[in-house]
Amino acid sequence: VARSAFAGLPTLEVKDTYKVGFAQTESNNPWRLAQTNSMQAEAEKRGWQLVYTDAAGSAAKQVADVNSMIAQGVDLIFLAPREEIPLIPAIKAAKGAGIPVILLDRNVDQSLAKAGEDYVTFIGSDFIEEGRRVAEWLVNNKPGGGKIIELEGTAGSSPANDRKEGFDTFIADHASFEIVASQTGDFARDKGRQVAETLLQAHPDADVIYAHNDEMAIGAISAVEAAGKVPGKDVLILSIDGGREILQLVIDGKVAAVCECNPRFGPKAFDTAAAYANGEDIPGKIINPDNFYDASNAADLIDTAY
Ligand code: GZL
Repeated sequence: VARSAFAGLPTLEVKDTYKVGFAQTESNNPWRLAQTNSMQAEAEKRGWQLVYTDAAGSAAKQVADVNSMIAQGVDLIFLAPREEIPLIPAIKAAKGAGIPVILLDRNVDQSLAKAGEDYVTFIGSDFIEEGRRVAEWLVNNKPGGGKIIELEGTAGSSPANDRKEGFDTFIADHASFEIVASQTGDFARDKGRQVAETLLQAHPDADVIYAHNDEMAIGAISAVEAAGKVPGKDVLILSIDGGREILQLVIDGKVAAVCECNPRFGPKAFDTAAAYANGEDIPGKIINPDNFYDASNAADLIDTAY
């Protein structure tokens, strides 16, 4: 539990407006754009000044971005650490400069930094649960078992690490399923397509593709079709994020199931900062609930998707 009066954590004084930083990892897909839009909209709504940076996929640049926010003397920093370890020195530097940090969306290595001591809290999805729910759906919906190709997210990122852990751990308990290959596609559509193409050639008997996000799942559809196979028939495709594009593909029968990972952080992020300023107890983790989509509900819910 983090309190603004908690020994060691910087406080946030009660003001009617703040200058806050938001250090984004990159803007290479609709999920990240939806997250940024949500943060910018909430800042505007509250009349807070938002210092926004985009690390363009570089953890090193994100470190520099956070350090520049510290130099600018922002009141608080919202940070989505691109990878679990490289941002920790910057988080500690913010603390040293008396600037509280709230982690959004991605977390840091818990053996090196802790909520309530180094940063206020982590707001985001439970990525392990996301991976487990996808694996559970697969086991429940593919009675004959299967050979799985796994497309991993950005190496070293908490969603990639945890979505792998959640899925692989569940699958390990079901001997009729086997993960025949697992490789990073860096959460990117074209990299996902390239990796899926290579792995499908190496494992022609693979009949399931589990992608850690929609971008790579959509790339994998192209790879399956390029291999002369029918997505949804010869190869089941599973994903995480739940954007409008992937839900339409579920409706079209090309994608089997998707666990949501809601990108709309703005309201909860700013509410948490205001609560922290008011001295309220802030839990070390604030978990966003995630929907789960398949052919049974995608058409009903697509209009609620980002
Ligand atoms: C998850 C987020 C991931 C999305 C990807 O919270 O960090 O990063 O699942 C995005 O689409 O690139």
